[in-house]
Amino acid sequence: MADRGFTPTQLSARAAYLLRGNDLGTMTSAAPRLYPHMWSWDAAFVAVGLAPLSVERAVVELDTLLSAQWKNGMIPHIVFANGVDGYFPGPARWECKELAAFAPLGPDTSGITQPPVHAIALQRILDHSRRHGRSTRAVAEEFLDRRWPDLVRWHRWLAHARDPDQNGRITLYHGWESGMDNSPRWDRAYSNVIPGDLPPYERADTQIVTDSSQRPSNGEYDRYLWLVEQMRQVKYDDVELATTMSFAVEDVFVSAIFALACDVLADIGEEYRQPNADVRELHSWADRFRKGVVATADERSGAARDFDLRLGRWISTETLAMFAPLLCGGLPRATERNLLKIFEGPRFCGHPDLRYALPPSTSPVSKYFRPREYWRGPVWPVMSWLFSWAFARRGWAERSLMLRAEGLRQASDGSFAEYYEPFTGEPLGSMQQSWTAASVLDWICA
Ligand code: 9WN
Repeated sequence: MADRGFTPTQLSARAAYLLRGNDLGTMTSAAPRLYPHMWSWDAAFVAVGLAPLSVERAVVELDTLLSAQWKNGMIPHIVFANGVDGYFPGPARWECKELAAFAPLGPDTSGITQPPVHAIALQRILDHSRRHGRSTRAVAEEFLDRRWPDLVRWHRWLAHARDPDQNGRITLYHGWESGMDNSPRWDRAYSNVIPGDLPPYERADTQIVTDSSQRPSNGEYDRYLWLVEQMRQVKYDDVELATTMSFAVEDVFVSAIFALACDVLADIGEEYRQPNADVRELHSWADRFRKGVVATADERSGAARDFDLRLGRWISTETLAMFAPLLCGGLPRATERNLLKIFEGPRFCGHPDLRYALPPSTSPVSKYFRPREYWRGPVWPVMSWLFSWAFARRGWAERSLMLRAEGLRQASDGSFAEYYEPFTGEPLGSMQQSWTAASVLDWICA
């Protein structure tokens, strides 16, 4: 049955209005109250949504993010808006400028990273620019020429600092780096993180989302903050992190995104005549990481796994992460078909009680599933967008359109929520989340 709600035309107008409302000038806050700063992967998705509205404004978004890039190549997970309070941990807790040799001199940033989806944004910007006149195209191409070396440096940092053994998987030292902070994927690894002498702190998030069942617990927050302490102790040094952090996991989902982003950037490089040596390097990383992802997959089902470097064990969970190979490809055909069947079947999108046929962050049949709790169950619209975009790229038009149609049905409530309860469709977390609006805009305006 069709949901009564906003029509696509009304929705896109509201999404555009929302992004303008969240615009702080040269950056868009991830959400107006809960996240009043710029987040790395949010900024990329936001740029995807800004591109059909204004290529110029989308370029500014990525420019702001890249201006905060660390000297070692890392794009930090948060770029703090000047003089804006209200989020914890803020710059005073991270103290990157004071401690980290590679932190930028200008903007305040956090000291960790997030998934590398930025090449996707660049591609969408270039696509949209081609629909415009010469001056808009020139803005996009000038941006590409100017920032190409920075984007390659970003990918090189990931391929080197975060895959020191060159096994084609990205190592993370904090659950926040995965973007799926409290996913059951990390439960076991976090049980190894024993907070020591933690300086006192007060959470800001639970003042805004007052229903605590929608956010990570206090115990989880203690561990998040303890990892920040451990990083501060080694001054965010890449080499020392590898040996000292009590949390170290190879993230298969981030690795698949990286393989895909290397493909996308290499394609752009070829088309826009960027240096051959860079394009070759990007292809070789794409290859290495695709193999790294496929190597984690179950032979029959194709389900991918993370790896806990501290415990030396594979992490198998029924979460979005198991579908990593669908993003980057590389599985044998029959195995890939099996994995698609799981994605579309009753353990995920085809679960009979779902309000919309969209992938929940954790399978409703998993014993770890919690329908309201953040990355432990709810449907995240931006993840539905990522799969729909990736499926289109892989040539699965029908599957992609199905996710788009269901995603728009879910979004027709007009709340642009951060995540949704899978069975009731209740909007949860932050309302007016920028990347939710951006996903809707791309779905409607692509
Ligand atoms: C910590 C901004 C970010 C997203 C993450 C999401 C959430 C932050 C938080 O919000 O994380 O980075 O404070 O909970 O998990 O994916 O980028 O939208």
